[in-house]
Amino acid sequence: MRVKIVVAGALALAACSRADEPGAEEQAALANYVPPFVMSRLDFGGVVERRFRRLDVNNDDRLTLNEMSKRLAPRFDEIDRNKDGAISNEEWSAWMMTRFDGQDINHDGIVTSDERERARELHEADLPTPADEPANAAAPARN
Ligand SMILES: [Ca+2]
Ligand SMILES: [Ca+2]
Repeated sequence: MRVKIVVAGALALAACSRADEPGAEEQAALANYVPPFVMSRLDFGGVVERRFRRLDVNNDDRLTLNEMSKRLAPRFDEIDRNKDGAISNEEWSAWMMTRFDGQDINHDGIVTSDERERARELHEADLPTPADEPANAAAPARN
């Protein structure tokens, strides 16, 4: 009996709050909405280049360990293929494209959210997404 009352009360409360805040549910749905991720190898090349520029704080065309993000720092030695203590644009692109290809499970040159998810399950990946790279990152800072 008590259980029934509690359930009825919860339902009434839910109905009530829904009435108080119309659209709250839709707002929550929007907030949790993740657009399907589709990126071509070509687009990814642009993301890779922009990311390199953004990471290269002192603009010397090399990424040093202190310019790496926390997520990338543990990979530094792996990316720095010739072990000269700096990551060149070439080394960066090679590594990033290898990661892209690793996620492109069906090798059609496009990584979809589905492939990304599956690749993530296989190995922890940190491929940058368009969300990581604001659209205005490519635009000049000022004109
Ligand atoms: Ca640098
Ligand atoms: Ca190097």
